[in-house]
Amino acid sequence: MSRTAFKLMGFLATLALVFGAAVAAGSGFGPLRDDDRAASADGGMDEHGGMGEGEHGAAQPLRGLAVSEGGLTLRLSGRSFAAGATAPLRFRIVDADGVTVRDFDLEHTRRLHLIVVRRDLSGFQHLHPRQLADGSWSTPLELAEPGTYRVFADFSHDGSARTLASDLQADGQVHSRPLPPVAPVATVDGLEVRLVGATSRAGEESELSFTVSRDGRPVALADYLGAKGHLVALREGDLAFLHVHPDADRLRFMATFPSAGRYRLFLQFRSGGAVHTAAFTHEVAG
Ligand SMILES: [Cu+2]
Repeated sequence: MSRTAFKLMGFLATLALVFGAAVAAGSGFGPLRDDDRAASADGGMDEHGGMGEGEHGAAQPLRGLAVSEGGLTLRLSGRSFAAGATAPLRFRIVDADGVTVRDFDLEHTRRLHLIVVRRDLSGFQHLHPRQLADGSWSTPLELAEPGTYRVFADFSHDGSARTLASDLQADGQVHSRPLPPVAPVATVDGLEVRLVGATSRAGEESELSFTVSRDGRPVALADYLGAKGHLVALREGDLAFLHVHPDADRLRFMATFPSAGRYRLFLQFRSGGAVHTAAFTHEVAG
């Protein structure tokens, strides 16, 4: 069996929530780029190298809480930004000897995914930096408002999925927002996105299903890197990182939340030629 087919079967068989293990797939906001289409047409899913290789299960360590893990470190070249201005974010992944890691596991164009969010869980961005010849990564980044932002680099190296995180700063007067209230409906770009019947308990697998409609009518979703959507969940307080992949045919995810409390869910899907991001505050019972 080909490696791709094997991984595809693993993906379909488990559909398990991987606590931060899966590599993100997505292009963030705005119009699609050609490489998105290419990856999608190519099957896309086998780029999620972390899914089928022993990364799933309930007892996964929390991800996205440390700048170093498994001998690898996320090293930012700068962490200070002017709020509201676009500037390059540059970084590299280095090994225990400080040598830049160049070889990442994925076969497709998505070898590293970057999530940026302000500490109050506003201003979510999902970016795909470009790898430069020296192995470092670069992406244009705008931090719209002053504040401290968490940046997550999500990738797979030597068969192990990693989510390393660090902080960025946009200077200025910070106006922190409370987390929006728990609600099953979010509106984005004129689309109504509904989280259907989800009750979640800490440590137990729960189902998160979403529907998308416009003016009361269901909206057709295009595949997005081999699935109907992608979901990132961040825990309120420490921003522990949860990245899941859905059912192949529906916006359905199986998730095991590690603790009681509130989480912010960022659902990304493709419709009408664009990628949309809907955000929900989700309460997990103890
Ligand atoms: Cu991504």
